[in-house]
Amino acid sequence: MKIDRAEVVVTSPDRNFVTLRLTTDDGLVGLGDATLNGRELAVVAYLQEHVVPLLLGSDAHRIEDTWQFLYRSAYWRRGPVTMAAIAAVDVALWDLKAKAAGLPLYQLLGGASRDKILAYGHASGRDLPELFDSIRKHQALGYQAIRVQTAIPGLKAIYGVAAQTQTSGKRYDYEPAQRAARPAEEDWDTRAYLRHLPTVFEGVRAEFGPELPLLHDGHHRMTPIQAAKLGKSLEPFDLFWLEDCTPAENQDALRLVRSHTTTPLAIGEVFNTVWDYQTLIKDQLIDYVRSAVTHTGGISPMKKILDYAAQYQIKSGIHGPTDISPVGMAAALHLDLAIHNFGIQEYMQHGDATNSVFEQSFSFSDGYLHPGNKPGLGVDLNVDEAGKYPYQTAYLPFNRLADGTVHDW
Ligand code: KDG
Ligand code: MG
Repeated sequence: MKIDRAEVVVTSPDRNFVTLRLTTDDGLVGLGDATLNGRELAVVAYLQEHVVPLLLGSDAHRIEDTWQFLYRSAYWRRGPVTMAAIAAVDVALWDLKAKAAGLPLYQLLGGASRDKILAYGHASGRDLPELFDSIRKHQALGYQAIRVQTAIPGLKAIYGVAAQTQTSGKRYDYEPAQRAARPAEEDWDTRAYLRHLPTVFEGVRAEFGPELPLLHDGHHRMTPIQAAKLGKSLEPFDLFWLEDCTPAENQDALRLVRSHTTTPLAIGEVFNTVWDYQTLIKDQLIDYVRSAVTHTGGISPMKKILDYAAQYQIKSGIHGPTDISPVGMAAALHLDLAIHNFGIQEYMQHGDATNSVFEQSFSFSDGYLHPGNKPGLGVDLNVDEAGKYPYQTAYLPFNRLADGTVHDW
């Protein structure tokens, strides 16, 4: 099974997606997601200029060898652009191997360890009544675990609140990347956030009771001691997890947070290798691994990270926002079904235009996902549909404090 053709497909149905499409000499097609939100074209160039020429004619069955070759022969290792490019190759090769075997991909990863995959959705509101409506709507869609994000009094717009108005005048929805020539500027005030958030969770627990699993994303904005304070103040509301409470580069920051609170911690959506987790996992400073298959070098290294995490009773919480394409999402679902230490899967739903480009076979019912049983990943790329949506420049926003200082977004 030799790689005969390697194409990089860029399409922008509801947002930009980058997909690697490998075709073998016997006509099988494998797909890999290489979407890096706001930096898409850097990965396109990396793939087209430096990876595609190396793949042509190589043995598509040699997944691990190809991964090690691309990682080590680059000499300069890691980084989101490199690892998204390698991820796309890795996932496309797993798709091909599973198609060649005539099996859904999870069967090659050890088979199913569970029947279905618990998902969480994103509820949000500018105030409590709007948030409660959003939680009820998510429950009506079947979600049994819910992430809660709210506006903060005094701040114009913050990550994760659908009904806020963006600088463009459109609804924010769950999609933070905006189609514009420059990133939108948002504002931030950590003290206002730390004061407000416990009142939100108090209201949600009073309305929805103690059972509903609730999650929250701090989106990297706190110092370690601020994050410790938040974790402690949220303890009475029994969160499933507090995500990205501090910027992720400093692994030791989590030691300080951990020493002050029993609120479970999830981190890692911006990580790209196991080295970003080394201290966090070995010293048991987190409870959930948040990486995306797409941004962490693919299925092969994600399986290794999750197996390493399992030794310390740390579970998976794979990143699944809309900037992970249906191909990246399917890769996550096959892994979720197969690993023993599954925790939860993030599931934002893609729009109709995206679903017309990527024809999918995974299902969502009663709050649970399943990747389906078609051979491979179970996703087909409709190239004609993809061609209808050319790339559009889009950026994630960034934050400034009241005095003008750039802050973590
Ligand atoms: O591209 C950035 C988004 O993927 C990110 O902001 C989403 O934090 C996120 C989440 O938890 O889904
Ligand atoms: Mg997040």
